[in-house]
Amino acid sequence: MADQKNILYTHDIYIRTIVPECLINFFNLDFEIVEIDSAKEKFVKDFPIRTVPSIITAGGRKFFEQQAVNDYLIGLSGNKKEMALLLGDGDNLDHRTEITMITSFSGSDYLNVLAAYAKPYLGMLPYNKEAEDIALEKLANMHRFYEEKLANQQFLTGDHITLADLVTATSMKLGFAVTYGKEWRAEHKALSDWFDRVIHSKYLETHFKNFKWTDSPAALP
Ligand SMILES: N[C@@H](CCC(=O)N[C@@H](CS)C(=O)NCC(=O)O)C(=O)O
Repeated sequence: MADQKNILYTHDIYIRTIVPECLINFFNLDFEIVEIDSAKEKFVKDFPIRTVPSIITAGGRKFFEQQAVNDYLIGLSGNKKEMALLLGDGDNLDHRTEITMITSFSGSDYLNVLAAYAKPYLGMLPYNKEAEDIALEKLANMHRFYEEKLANQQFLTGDHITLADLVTATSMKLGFAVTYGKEWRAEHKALSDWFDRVIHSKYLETHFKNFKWTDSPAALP
């Protein structure tokens, strides 16, 4: 049976729900934002795979996976100018593909490695030195990739913000909130300045207006 309202399932501890929530706010889309803890039974019934973000439309269509959800919400806005800015212009295949590539990479591989590194500092995973060293090496490589992109341009795929910037910056939130202290930021100035620009952009400001950077890496609990 069709639902009455468009629903975005979310949870405030999670990262992948930040961009969808911000897009709903930015485009003023008619969605109810539902915390999964307050609607456990319905959420599990609607999405037996149990991951967020996930949406169910008023007409009963169900979509999950951050990439698909973001794409859908931007498309639903009907705002052609913003669609071209955020997702890339259909006539520029290279640019559009680069946006998709970075969006997918940052919302999966990068975030998974960063979460594995940061979670022991939040008491969410047991600490393991060997696993940390592997994660740090992978992260250093990944940060180099982003820094090369930012060497000659303001944002990851050019001189305006795209979905690639929004997803990458939100994925990095865990780092800047927990482990990337002042020293790290001085060594990664371009990346830190870019993060600051993106989180305080018109797209993400609703979520990040009170964002607190960590001064120094969190200690293990
Ligand atoms: N590939 C999915 C991953 C979704 C995912 O793992 N979401 C996390 C929150 S950021 C989640 O729902 N975790 C709960 C769980 O896996 O049970 C995507 O990109 O959306």
